[in-house]
Amino acid sequence: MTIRTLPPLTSNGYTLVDTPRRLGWLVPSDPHAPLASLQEQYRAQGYLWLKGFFDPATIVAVRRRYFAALAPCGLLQPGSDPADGLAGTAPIDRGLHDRLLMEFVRTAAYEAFCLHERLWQFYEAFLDGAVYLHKRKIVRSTQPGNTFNTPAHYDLIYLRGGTDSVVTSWIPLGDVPVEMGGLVYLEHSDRMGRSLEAEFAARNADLAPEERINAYNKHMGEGGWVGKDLPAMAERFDTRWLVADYEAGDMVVHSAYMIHAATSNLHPTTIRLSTDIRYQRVRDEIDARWTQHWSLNDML
Ligand SMILES: O=C(O)CCC(=O)C(=O)O
Repeated sequence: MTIRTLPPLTSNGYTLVDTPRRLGWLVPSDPHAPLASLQEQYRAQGYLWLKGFFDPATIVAVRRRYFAALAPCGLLQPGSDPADGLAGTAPIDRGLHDRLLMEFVRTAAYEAFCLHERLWQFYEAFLDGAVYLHKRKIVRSTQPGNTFNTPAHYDLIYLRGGTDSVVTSWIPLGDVPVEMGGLVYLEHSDRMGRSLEAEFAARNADLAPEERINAYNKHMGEGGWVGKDLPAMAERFDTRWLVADYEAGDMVVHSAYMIHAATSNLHPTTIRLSTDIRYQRVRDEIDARWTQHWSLNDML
């Protein structure tokens, strides 16, 4: 992996501190490594960045399909190849965008990708049992120069109604070099997430079950467990944000406790595209709120 000079990385207006104590690189893993070593690495790191997990052609096909489907809302440069994901300059029809996005995540072709044999078979071995794919599956596109980025969080905040052994696959749908604002992970935060969650459970013992599993419940903001100030979070936990040059074919799997966020897309022309989906053992408890397709107003 090349260690190179990076431009200032921002997230929701905050600039990541580029010092060796605060910024580092994600550790890549070989998807063909022995299962036990991948499981051990996952336990230790809270994530696996599986290089070349998919054939890049499979990813490019999904990318092309997505951008072709969304093109009518003005997302792309007119006349460009959808697979290039070149952002248009005219205003996007947001209403149409949202409708087409909601349609896309319900298409058989996208669902078939999420149920790719390679993927479910990996999870079946990795989780040591038959697996379930959550129906709520998300596709995110980020325009160059966007100002809103996914704030720091860990996924259990949104998934408390089921097992904490749920695993997220974050799949870049195309190359996402650091400058394009892929996911950044807070090093060692799987451990921190576990203790934050234990603290949360203790503080919320008096809440009704529906209120306790609600990501927006009254205690969530107070502890600063979800937040936009990424540099402050790295200070608070005295750790580093880990970045990566993701390539088409890569997949990151992260635990429900691993804190992550996204940075701004600094690319001059190209839209960042990714999907995030979740697998778990079918015999473990399933969060009922995730058994429906993603809706933009589902508040999860
Ligand atoms: O892609 C993003 O910006 C956020 C994805 C995310 O939060 C996740 O995969 O859990």
